[in-house]
Amino acid sequence: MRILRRRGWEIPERDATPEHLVTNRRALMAAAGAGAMLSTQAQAQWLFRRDQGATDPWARNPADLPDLPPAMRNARYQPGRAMSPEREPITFNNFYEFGTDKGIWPQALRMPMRPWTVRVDGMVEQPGEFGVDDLIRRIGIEERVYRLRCVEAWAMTVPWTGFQLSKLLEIVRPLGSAKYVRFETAQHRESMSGLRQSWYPWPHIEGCTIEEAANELTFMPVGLFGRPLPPQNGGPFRVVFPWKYGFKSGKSVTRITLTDQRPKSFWETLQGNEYGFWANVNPEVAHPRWSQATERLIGTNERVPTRLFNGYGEFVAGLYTNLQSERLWA
Ligand SMILES: Nc1nc2c(c(=O)[nH]1)N[C@H]1C(S)=C(S)[C@@H](COP(=O)(O)O)O[C@H]1N2
Ligand SMILES: [Mo]
Repeated sequence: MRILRRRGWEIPERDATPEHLVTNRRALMAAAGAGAMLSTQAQAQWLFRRDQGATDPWARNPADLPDLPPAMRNARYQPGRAMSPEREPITFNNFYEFGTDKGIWPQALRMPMRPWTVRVDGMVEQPGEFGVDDLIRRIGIEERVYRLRCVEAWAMTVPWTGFQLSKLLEIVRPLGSAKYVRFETAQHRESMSGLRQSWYPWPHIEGCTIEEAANELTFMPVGLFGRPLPPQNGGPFRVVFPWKYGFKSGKSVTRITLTDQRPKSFWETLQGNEYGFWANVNPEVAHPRWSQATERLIGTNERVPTRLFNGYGEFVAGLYTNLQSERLWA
């Protein structure tokens, strides 16, 4: 099938970033180059890049990457809705290091997944560099079915395999002075053509408070649908905050730093008025350019109401009771 690739500057006028929201040159460049996240209309018009000969979105690099050890599903986390059809989450992705459209999986598959280490440093008693296979063996893995809600108002429900971030924190033992956790993600120049777009503030940084990091929901996936996490979804190792907009869930993490400074994230640097530090899901707080009241389930295109904290309030609402002066919903 022949498809035309629609470029960022072809998105309709009404979806372009209004001038008054553009706060700096970077944001202006990014908006012009489709760096701004897309409204629903623009997503619907977005056509997949042709797949450049790759045919299997599960293909592994290296090809002999081992299977994960078996993992039990944790029944404590009930998604309350159907799993997304498997092909959709692994072929419809946001991963700007590989490009700004949703069809980056063939490029992502060129990123080598071994060896892969994560450095854990900063305000901890036991800093270290950990191999991802060693962490899997040492901590053990489980499966959790979580909802993920992108700020662009699409959503999915998928089984991640991995471990709670708190288990890794127990190994390195944060100092009392640590208040925040900063996540830095991979920069593999040979496969990540997006890194050449110099107006983006690479590397991709994300952050949360130490209380959020220690929350039972904060999960470090190494697998998806029972298989090793493919690079387009942040393989081999990522973070997931299921109650926050998806951009907080940094992919392909290489470094985790405990600090007393609030990290300034990639999206916050780019356009802080639209994408802030907290970014908790709230149906009643609209994005400056679109409503967040409903979401589209990828795979079925069903439209359903958005839920406060993406439906995870019972686990996380207590984290925010003393933070009412913060911009919690953007
Ligand atoms: N390093 C990195 N992590 C990232 C992104 C990115 O561009 N780069 N995109 C984010 C966004 S906007 C979303 S919605 C989720 C998407 O994850 P998924 O492709 O597994 O659905 O990843 C997040 N993590
Ligand atoms: Mo997103």
